[in-house]
Amino acid sequence: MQDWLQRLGIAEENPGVFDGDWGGSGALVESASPIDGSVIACVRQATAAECETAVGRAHEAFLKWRMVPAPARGETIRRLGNELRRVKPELARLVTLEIGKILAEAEGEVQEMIDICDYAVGLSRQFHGLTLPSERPHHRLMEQWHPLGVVGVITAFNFPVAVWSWNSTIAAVCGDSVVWKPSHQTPLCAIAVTRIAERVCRETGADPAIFTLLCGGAETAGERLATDPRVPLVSATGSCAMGRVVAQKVSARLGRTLLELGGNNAVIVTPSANLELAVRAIVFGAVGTAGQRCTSTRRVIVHESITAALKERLIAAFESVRIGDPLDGATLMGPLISREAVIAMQAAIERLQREGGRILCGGDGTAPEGTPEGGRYMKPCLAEVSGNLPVVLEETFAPLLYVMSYREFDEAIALHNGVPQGLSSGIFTNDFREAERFLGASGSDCGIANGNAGTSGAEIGGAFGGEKDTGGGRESGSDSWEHYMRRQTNTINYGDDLPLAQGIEFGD
Ligand code: UN1
Repeated sequence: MQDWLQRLGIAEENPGVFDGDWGGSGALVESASPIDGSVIACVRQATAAECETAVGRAHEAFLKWRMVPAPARGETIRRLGNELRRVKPELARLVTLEIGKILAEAEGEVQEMIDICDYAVGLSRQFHGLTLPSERPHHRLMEQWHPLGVVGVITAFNFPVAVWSWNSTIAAVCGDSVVWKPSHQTPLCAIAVTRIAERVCRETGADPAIFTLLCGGAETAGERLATDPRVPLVSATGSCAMGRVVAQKVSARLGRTLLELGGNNAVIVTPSANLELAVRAIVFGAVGTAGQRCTSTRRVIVHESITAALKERLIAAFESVRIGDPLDGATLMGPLISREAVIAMQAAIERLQREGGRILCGGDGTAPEGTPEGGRYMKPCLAEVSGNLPVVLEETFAPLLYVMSYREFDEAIALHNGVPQGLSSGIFTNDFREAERFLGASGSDCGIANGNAGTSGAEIGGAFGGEKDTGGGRESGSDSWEHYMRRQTNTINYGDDLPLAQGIEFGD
């Protein structure tokens, strides 16, 4: 095992369960790099019984952790941020190795973790409740926020470390413990992060079982989190199909979910737009992380007067993207995560042609020249479509971008909102009336709507999530912390009488 992987605590065979102690006696699975298909290391998965025990240990840890003052909980997260600063290069390298995003983006992902730690530390002194005027004399009406319990965190392969941190650092300062079920494609990133969190907890005296890990499938780890009443909140990131299953199971027991599911994100480009900016944002949005962000740009809705000019620039940009080994600093786009992802991209390309779409570049199904053997490399594909064809309505998790034209601005908004998902959106315009309409009540129906900025690459300070099939959850910054706490309304009578609300007279 290479030195830098050892420093992250990765061995050839790794325990995939952490519940305060490391274990795992289920199946031994391999984690292979999408860069060249080579096996990085193996992981021993959780059995159903180990999942049950882990939730119990996390619950015990919560019972103690909730009594630690919030700013003292913040101290553990402050140190976690420092430790992440220290290991940033190695952790980013592991993200690149295990999922294939380029190093610059992997470093950005670890930076998101550091940023959210800083954010959570500040937050740990700000869990403010309201004080409201009571209608009764000598009464105080107020709200408090208390820790919630064990939070189940289900994450996807594409952000194998940052999405854990959005949920877990906020949950931890709120006084909750976390049980993490990472994607089956990224167990090593999850183990490395959990080892860092464990080390920090041991230093600060926090019970390390506040950051519990279950590497395992949907049938074991996922099922446990969805059905166990000791888990009041399940925060799940992934496909709409996964979210529907999790939401139904959790709500069947009246638990809460926080869902961040698929996107079908569009950028509108109007006649007054700065095309240079628009092209840069669209290319980063469509090609970054090989089109495998939930915020990836999937559709461009462009005014007919500039369609030809924009297409020409996009084709030139797509054709000049350097595709190859994501560990090489000159590469802009690495491989797709798996063979299945390549097949899904090809199937979408074939389908769009059957439905009347036209390929403008890419999409021939052959690996670009000079890419490593055994990897899953594809050229980014740009296609022209007449509108939201059936294939366009579905999220294809790949570098596949649809361009469509509009004539009237209302038509652009209708096309924009005419898909089932509602995560992220952007408009490129220098006409402030168009911008305001896009951001207004009858404009973009997404959770994120940007002006002269693309759909991906959100900062952690804002609430992150979307509407419709995206699931409605909000994670990360702003007031998202409220999801991880329980609100309590208090009425305190400091008088000598017992006046009833609404002026009710009861008895004498
Ligand atoms: C995701 O793809 O699940 O806004 C998260 C972005 C990143 C997070 C994406 N900050 O693109």
